[in-house]
Amino acid sequence: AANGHRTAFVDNDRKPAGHGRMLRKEDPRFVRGRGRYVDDLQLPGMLHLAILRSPLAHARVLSVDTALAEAHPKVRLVVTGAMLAEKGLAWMPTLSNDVQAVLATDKVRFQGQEVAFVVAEDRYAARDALELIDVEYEPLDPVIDVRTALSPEAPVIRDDLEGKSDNHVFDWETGDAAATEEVFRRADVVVSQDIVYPRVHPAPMETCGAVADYDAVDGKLTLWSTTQAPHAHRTLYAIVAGLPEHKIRVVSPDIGGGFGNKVPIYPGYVCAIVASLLTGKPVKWVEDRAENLISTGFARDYIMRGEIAATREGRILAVRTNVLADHGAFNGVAAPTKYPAGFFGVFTGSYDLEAAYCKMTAVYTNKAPGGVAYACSFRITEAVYLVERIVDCLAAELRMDPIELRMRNFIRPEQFPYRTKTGWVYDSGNYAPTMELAKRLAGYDELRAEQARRRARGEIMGIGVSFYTEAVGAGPRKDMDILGLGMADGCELRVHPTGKAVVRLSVQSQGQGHETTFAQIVAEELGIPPQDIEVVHGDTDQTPFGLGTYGSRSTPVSGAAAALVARKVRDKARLIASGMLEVSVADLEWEKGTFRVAGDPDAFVTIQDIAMRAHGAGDLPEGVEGGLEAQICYNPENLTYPHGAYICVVDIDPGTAKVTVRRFVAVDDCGTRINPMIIEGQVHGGLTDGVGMALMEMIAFDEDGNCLSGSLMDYLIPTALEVPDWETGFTVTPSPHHPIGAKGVGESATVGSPPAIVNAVVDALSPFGIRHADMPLTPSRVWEAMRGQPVPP
Ligand code: PCD
Repeated sequence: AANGHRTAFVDNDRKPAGHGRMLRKEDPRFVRGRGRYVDDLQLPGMLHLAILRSPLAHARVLSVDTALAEAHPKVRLVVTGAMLAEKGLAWMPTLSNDVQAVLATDKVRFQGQEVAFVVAEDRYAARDALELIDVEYEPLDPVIDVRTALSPEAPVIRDDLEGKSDNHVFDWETGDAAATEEVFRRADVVVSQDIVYPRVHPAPMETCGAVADYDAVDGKLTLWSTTQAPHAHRTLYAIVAGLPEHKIRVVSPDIGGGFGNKVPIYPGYVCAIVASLLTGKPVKWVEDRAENLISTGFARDYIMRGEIAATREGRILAVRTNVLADHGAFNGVAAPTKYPAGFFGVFTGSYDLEAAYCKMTAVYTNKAPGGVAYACSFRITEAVYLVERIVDCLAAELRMDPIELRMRNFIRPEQFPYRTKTGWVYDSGNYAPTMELAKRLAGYDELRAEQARRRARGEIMGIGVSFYTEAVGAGPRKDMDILGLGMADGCELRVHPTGKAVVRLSVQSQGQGHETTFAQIVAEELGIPPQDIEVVHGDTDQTPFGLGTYGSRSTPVSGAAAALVARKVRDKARLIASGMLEVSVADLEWEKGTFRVAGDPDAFVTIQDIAMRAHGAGDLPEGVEGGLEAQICYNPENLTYPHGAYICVVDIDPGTAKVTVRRFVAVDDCGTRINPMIIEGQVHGGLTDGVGMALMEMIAFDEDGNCLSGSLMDYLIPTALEVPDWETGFTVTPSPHHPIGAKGVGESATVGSPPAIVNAVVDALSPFGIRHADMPLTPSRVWEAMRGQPVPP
């Protein structure tokens, strides 16, 4: 298929209207450079904002002298934390009920924290004037190591919180500790392993930014911003700034990648709003690469101890884990309120267990806040990594093939809906065929034979397997909310008189192709060609309320809403058709785009005819209003649980310890597939992400809390050169509760690939006696692992 990527199974369902491999409607704009991003916006009289950031990780702010900066001829405004405090705006709520400083007042708590901002006539002057601000700091001991953050000697980072006397954020547990202990006690085999998921960063191509424009005459604030959740952000601004909600319009224009990085509200957005309120002018703030890497939402940073209990024959009985979670200086995690550790509870994976237990402690450190779901439905990436790594450790212990061990323990198809030992109800799944397909596509047995031949020649080759189950599509509103906002999505559909349609969504695309796939969903239901359906999204004045795009929730939640709203329109169309054809509703048959009278092939009306009648002259059936439109708010019954099987082949250079991913086979199951081409693109992107995390990426700090990964020279992200031609395949296990059976897929490959790659590297190194090595598996780490180990036979 495209880009030289081999596709094992090509859907040949190129239907004129509906699901299928359709080119993206948004691409003519993107490939011509006509995308319109926040930084493309130029408004008359617009001013530019730049932020002064702390060079220290932990220090008291003694004074901030802005006189020289204010004297700069092009500077219009300089604002400090003290000034914000006077207006009650120095602190803002985070998405997890903590507070975060907009500008520091008392202390700085991480390197890169916002201390003051300058608004000037151009971007350069604003940046220059930052250097004229004189801040006096009193350095404090930084808390960098999460393992010592709770020791009684550790300085208290969050002394702004009343009564806070340590760096503890929360304790959380799930599963049954006693039952798990009992299973571990009687198990033949117990394996445990310390596993670190290092701090990484979503690093979208476009950094974060905003243009705020407050119109003092009509009292309306318009904020163009890089947000994955425009409606949720608007409500929070209304609460923080005390502005009425209908006087705030949040627009999320084209977004150059989100990956979870654009879910939180950052101080920069609030600063831009304040600046526009104070100057009466539009104000633009766009961060640079270093600011994005140093100060915005990171991901992972979990130190985990994994334990697995099994019988000698390889029956897995229980999994147990203890996690120390680094949340940085402010708890900026974006997760549903009830789930402080996100959906980490799915760490039981794809296996039918007798017991499971997890205990987690989260702490503050002097590092950037976050813990965002970076291509990860709320910590599922960490959960899948833990279980897939520990299962491989067990396979090594039992000297059993890793595929064989997994196959023996899969939840069986007849067990769905399956309630896990931590209380998650997996909607559907059929795991063995997915694993079998991956095995066949990879030529697994031949690969093992090849590995034996190569080992005999002293070459270092590894084969790694992983199998994931994700939980995506948050969520039923009874269980899930963000800061009290229920996670249900509105959707509106309007069919114009000539049969063209516009569908309005609350979710927001950041490159996923929603303008195409949501048109396809409606097209499939109504028989209107997708080209005739306009998708409107990313503007709170134009779209119904909903919680936004993250955790692969758009298809599971808004996708369901789009299908159901189209069915509502179809129901109304049926009534109108019965009037037009002068038959009862029961005599009508629907066939994509057309209502026919049963048994009379010549009597039919198309959806376009019906649309015209709905708006035209002439009577409509009794009780039917004019127009052809509907709206809905969809509250999902459950999450959807996609799954997949991955096989990775690596070669390690014995001289340099450099890992090369030679082959990667990914078989994903996201239920009904709306657009196979887009799905493949999502999978290719996620697999590339996985190579980055497994082999290259880490946000590192020195002992003073200096971030060592503030540029793309230091924070390595993969390109086409570091990845193989992806080999993809799929199986289809529809979701029983989703109206079209679709599950999310956007994050699947990012979740499933790191364990496959690490398992492959560890498999390659097993002749050296190695059972585990932590990501990122850079040449130096692999070299260290190999060094001093006995040379393989
Ligand atoms: N699909 C289909 N079918 C199915 C599913 C799906 O077709 N079954 C498709 C859809 O429709 C879209 C896509 O695919 O278009 C995706 O989807 P989903 O899964 O639903 O998801 P969404 O929600 O839409 O999205 C989200 C995701 C996430 S979450 C992330 S990270 C990432 C992904 O997405 N990001 C991104 N991917 C991507 N891509 C791009 N290009 N960019 C970006 O940024 Mo988070 O939580 O935020 O962390």
